[in-house]
Amino acid sequence: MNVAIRYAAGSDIGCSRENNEDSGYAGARLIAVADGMGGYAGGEVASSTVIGSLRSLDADTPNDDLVGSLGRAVAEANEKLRTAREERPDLSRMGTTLTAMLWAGTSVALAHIGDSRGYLLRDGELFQITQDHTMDELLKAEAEQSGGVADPAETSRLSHVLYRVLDGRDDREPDLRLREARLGDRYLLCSDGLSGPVDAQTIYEVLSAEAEPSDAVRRLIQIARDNGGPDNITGVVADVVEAEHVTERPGPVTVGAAAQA
Ligand SMILES: [Mn+2]
Repeated sequence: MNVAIRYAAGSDIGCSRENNEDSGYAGARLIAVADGMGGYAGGEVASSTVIGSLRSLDADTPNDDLVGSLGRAVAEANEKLRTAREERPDLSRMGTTLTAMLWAGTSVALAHIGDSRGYLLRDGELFQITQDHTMDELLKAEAEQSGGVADPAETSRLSHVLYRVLDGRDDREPDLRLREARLGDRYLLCSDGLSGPVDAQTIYEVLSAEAEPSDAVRRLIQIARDNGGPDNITGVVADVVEAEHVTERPGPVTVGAAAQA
């Protein structure tokens, strides 16, 4: 069976930031979210550089090595950040998260670095398919391995501290995995400005209730704003459908800082 994805993307500055440092992309083969950081213009440059660099994958002919293709594209994007940083000392602190999925039929490669998130709604259940690269998750994993429990005060203090992002330095390896998608799956990629103010139960309810990806994205962004919207908010929703059911083929969508670049 031929499958395709039906997608929508949205990005919003939120209620308290002066600029939008998130970038997002959705196309027939690639969906991605990047949350930039790093002072004066740095976040916008970082997230839009990475999304701009990855975008070419969307037009590539699928090959047998999806994970390799995506992994190499992420490494190339990281090299572009290195060049940008070397040329612009004022951008020395810039970096970005990246959560991206590259599709070929039901096979899909997932690359993830930082604390943006991937979720999967399948058979009426919501799964988080990425792990945050935050210090508190690291502490919890370490404690679990040694049979103990991490200090809650310490984990809450470190909950937003990232230990891995793309910033043009060496060894910025993303988590890379091959996944098998199923007809009926719905995927959400989002920045922490969405997954922070909108709890998992609400994400589950909205993804279950809204038929159209664009309505799901719009509602999730609105709820994040209604809950304070302290950060930039970006979401991409992709549904796995039978290819012959895709009657309209909208072009690729770029949102956030990368749409301004
Ligand atoms: Mn953020």
